[in-house]
Amino acid sequence: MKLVGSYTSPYVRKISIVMLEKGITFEFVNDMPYEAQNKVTQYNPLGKVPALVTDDGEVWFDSPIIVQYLELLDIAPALLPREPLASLKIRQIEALADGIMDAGLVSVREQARPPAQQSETELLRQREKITRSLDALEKYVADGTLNANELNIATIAVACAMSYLNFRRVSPGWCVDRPNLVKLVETLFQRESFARTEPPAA
Ligand SMILES: N[C@@H](CCC(=O)N[C@@H](CS)C(=O)NCC(=O)O)C(=O)O
Repeated sequence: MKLVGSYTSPYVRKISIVMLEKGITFEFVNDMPYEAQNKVTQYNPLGKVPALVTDDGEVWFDSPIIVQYLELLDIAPALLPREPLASLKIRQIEALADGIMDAGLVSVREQARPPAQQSETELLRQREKITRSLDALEKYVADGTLNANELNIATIAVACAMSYLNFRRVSPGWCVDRPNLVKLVETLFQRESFARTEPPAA
C-alpha cells in the first residue's frame, strides 16, 4: 500500500499511526498539496491528503474513510468497538479531534496571509471552536469515555490533534486546566508509532 502525504499533516499522521499499530507495511509518498508541482490531485480530486492507494490500485481518501477501510481488513488491534453504537461514539470523538485539526489548519492558513488581509473575526471563530472542543474532550477523559490506556481511533486522533496544536503553536495554553487530556496525550506520545511519525521541524 502507498500512503500519500506528509507528517506535517495531522490527518496523515493519524493514518500512519493506525497502520504502524496494525503492523501494515506501506510505502510513504511524501507530497503536500501546498507545494508547487505536487501530484496529490492524481490521487484525490479534492487535492487533499491523506490518500491511500491499495495494492490493487484502489484509492481511498478522507482520513475517516481510510480508517474505516483499514478496519475492514480485520487486522489487530481493532481500533473501533464491534458494537455499532459504541463504534459511532468513538468515531464522533474522532470527528471532534479532526475538527480541531480543521480549525487549527484554517488558523494557520489565515495567519500566513499578509497582516492587512487577516480576519480577526475568523481567527476568533476558529479559536472558539478549538476551546469548546478541548473542553468537551477534557470531559470525555474525566468521565472515562476516553481512557489513556485504551488505544482506539478516538485516542489516536485526539493525540494527533494536540500534537498539531503544539507543532503549529495554535492555542498554546491548551493544556492549562485540562489535566486529564494532558495525561491522555502524554501517554499516547510515548508509543513508538507516535515517535516514528513526528512532524519534521517547522
Ligand atoms: N477531512 C480531510 C482533511 C484533510 C486535509 O484538509 N488535509 C490538508 C493537509 S493538512 C490538505 O490536504 N489541504 C489541502 C487543501 O485543502 O487544498 C481528512 O480527514 O482527510
